[in-house]
Amino acid sequence: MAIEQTLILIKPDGLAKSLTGNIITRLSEAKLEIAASKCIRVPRQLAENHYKSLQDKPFFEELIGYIQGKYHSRKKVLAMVYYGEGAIQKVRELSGKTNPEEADSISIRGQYGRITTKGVYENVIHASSSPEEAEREIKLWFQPDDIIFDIYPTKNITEQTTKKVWA
Ligand code: IDP
Ligand code: MG
Repeated sequence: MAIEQTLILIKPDGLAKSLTGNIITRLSEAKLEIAASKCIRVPRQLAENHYKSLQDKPFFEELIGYIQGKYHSRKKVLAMVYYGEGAIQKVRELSGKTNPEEADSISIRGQYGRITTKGVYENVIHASSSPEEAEREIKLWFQPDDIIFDIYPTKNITEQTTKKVWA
């Protein structure tokens, strides 16, 4: 099996239901390594870009609201990169099917997901579905210096920017 990286998001419903510990415990069964993590308020543009391939679906607008935390008391996600052999498939298997009602009942989505009255699948976790998607998604959510391992090529640029530092 190939050494891979995969993007995991604990979605706002997972955070609002205090499931972070439970989900990370389940993920530890895959014996992968955490390579990056951060808590982030999701800007609309990042949400749209992340779910770009679903932009024509009837549930797109609700999906964008969902990942931005509009329907939950936690308006953020916990984004992580997991690293290791066969990481993408291992995390998909532990997560379970997209539709939480079809997901294996002991998978993360089967255990903790639900379908809202508006029809959104609130399935508590996102996991990349292929190496191409993982690369695209990881590069959206993280910068090279946020990640412990160098999997994707990087380059150095010099620029003058204004940024926030500790006062
Ligand atoms: P995945 O998360 O299992 O990769 P995708 O098809 O990439 O599934 O869909 C992204 C997210 O959009 C899902 O996790 C779920 O929250 C939501 N979603 C997908 N399909 C549907 C649907 O048919 N109805 C409602 N929500 C959906
Ligand atoms: Mg997907």
